[in-house]
Amino acid sequence: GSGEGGVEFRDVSFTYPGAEEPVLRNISFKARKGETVAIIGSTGSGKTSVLNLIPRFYDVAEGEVLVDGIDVRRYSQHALRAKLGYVSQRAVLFSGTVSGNVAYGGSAAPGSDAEEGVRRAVAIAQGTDFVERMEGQYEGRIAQGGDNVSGGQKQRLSIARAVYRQPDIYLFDDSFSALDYRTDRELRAALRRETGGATTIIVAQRIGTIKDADRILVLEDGRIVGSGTHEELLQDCETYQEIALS
Ligand code: M5T
Ligand code: MG
Repeated sequence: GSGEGGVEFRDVSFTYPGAEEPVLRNISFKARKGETVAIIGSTGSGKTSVLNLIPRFYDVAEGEVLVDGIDVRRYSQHALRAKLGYVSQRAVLFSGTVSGNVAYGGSAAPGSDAEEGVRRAVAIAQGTDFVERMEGQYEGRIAQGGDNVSGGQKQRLSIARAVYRQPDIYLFDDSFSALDYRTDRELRAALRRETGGATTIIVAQRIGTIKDADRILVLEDGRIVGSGTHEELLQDCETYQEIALS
């Protein structure tokens, strides 16, 4: 099995409801507890689709997706989602306070433990500076859709929302794309430091974000065409070389 905090795909093929062609074909990989596995590949290669199968936004018909060594279909929705910190490709904020957005529906009244948790999560997500510059700070208002914060600030708040829940497994779908390199690096270092043994699956477009992952999967047209460390893939995966050189 893949143990606590692990994710495993066993020969997964997947076709969206109503589609004719499979979007993923024969995907197998393991992310063991505490590992970071990155997924890279061109637009439309199936990266988001891989992540979508873990919280069961869709069910596979072929193969198996396992969390902690157990088929995801055997969990209740609640039990499965409690393990996962999913950050979607489009950061979604709702109208409310910063705290309310990070604690996602839970209340985080000033002075409460929950507010401490919000501050910690925002700090790990490298958001302290901009939140503390906002009027009202943690009680400051976020407009509908997060229209009053920048793209990178939105990403950091949606990452903070995942951190707040202290999941065993993080799923980041291109969650660092609007961050400058330094913030990207510092955020990932803080996550590693502060979230100890969490397993991380990180989809990204740029090499800098994934270079230090334990393993990188290269997707092309829904298939894994390369798997290894940055150095290994530079040696023997043509698709990876193309991405790295672009
Ligand atoms: C792979 C199709 C999409 C594309 C292929 C998420 C989603 C995707 N697709 C659907 O039909 N329904 C869906 O809900 O699947 O798409 P992806 O997995 O989104 O690719 P990606 O994440 O590698 O691309 P990008 O642009 O985010 O880098 O044919 O139409
Ligand atoms: Mg995507």
